[in-house]
Amino acid sequence: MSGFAPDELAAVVGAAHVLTDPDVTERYRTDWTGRRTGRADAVVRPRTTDEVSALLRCCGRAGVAVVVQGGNTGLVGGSVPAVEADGPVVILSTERMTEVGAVDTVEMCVGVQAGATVADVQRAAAAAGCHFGIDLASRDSATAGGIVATNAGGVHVVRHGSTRAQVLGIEAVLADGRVVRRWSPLRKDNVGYDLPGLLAGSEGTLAVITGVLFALGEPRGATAVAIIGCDTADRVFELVAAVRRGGLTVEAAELMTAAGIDLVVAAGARPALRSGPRFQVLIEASGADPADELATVLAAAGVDDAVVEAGPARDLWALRERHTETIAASSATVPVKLDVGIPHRDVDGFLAELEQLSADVGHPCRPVVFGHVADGNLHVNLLDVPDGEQAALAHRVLELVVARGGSVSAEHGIGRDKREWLPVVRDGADVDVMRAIKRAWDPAGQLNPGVLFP
Ligand code: 2HG
Ligand code: ZN
Repeated sequence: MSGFAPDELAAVVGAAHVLTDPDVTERYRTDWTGRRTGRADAVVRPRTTDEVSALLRCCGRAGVAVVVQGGNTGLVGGSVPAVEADGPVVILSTERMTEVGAVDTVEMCVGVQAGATVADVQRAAAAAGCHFGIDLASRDSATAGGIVATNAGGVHVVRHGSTRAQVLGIEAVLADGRVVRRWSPLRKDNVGYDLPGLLAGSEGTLAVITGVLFALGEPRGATAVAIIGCDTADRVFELVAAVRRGGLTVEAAELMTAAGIDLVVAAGARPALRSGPRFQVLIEASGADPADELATVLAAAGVDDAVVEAGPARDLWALRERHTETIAASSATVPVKLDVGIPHRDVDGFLAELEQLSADVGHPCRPVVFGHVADGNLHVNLLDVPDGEQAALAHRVLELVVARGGSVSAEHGIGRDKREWLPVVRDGADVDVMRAIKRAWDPAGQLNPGVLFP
């Protein structure tokens, strides 16, 4: 085969699973934001690891680039092809690889295919009396392979760590079709390099993840959720520390601002507080009698503007979880979305600079910031920014982040959007090692070209 040959791909997965009609492939070629629609010759939908292996061998022989796609909920353009791609490209969708294995309640783990959704994994874990440590608003679409490939975080990183920390084993297909499989429930296994850990966060550039063995935890105890009005981020950090000192376990701590709350309330969410403080922080905590304990801790800390409800308190969570979609629907242009990490001591300073920048920039720019504040992870959304101004504005915001020793990507990855930042925030030797790793796994540069590296 030379170049793109749909018949060879169809021989592997069946003709029904090689989609070439541009109208049909559009939803796979377009990212969640709708900002970019890339070019691809086909979307292929394998069912098994063997099929992925055969597909990669075909594509390798023919020089066809492969863009791996899970739930396509990424926000940095990492799971869609480039708009300007000149060579042949296929999107390999894992949407048919949805098997969830039996939960092992002795070893406390579950093996799933890459296309199983986060919600599938959560349900399987809960049905077996276990708990999966990852949760995020896109749980019904985001997939196991996708959250590993991006090392996704979500709302419980403060408690359980990011996705990498939940990965016990992995099955992945190399660009040449060989399969790397580390699939042991052992918590301790110091034999050589941590390849599953390396694939976590590799953004589809090293191998195609086909299966994941996730660690599970004990079921959570009772939870309570508070929404608390605050004027500074420093105060938020004080309160999180107070909740911990009070003997509760912090399961989540999410910052919202008045601007974001106003949007989601206007879109129908039930407001939690009567006043309109600058920040509202959602703290979820577990403990023996968490609602009472949380109320006591907050009162002792001098909080007079808060509601506390027994978990799961879905209405309170809805205020936070409706942010992304409401922002998308409320902005005159596709919002600028920047996922940044800021040291705790710098959060107030950074937010003040961001407000100043948005006011001074000389074109429409409505900032809405929210995020996983206990991780120092802020989602900076800038609404109504004219298309021609977006790149320059994003650059200026990320400069503020870097000046404060922050991260230009706390949990969403680099994708296509932030690749010019890689050599800015990682030094020369570091980038050289990353490039050498890329060459070792994918010598022809066939997997997700244009993602991660400038
Ligand atoms: C979240 O925390 C996601 O809800 C999306 O990471 C963040 O929309 C965003 O900016
Ligand atoms: Zn997030």
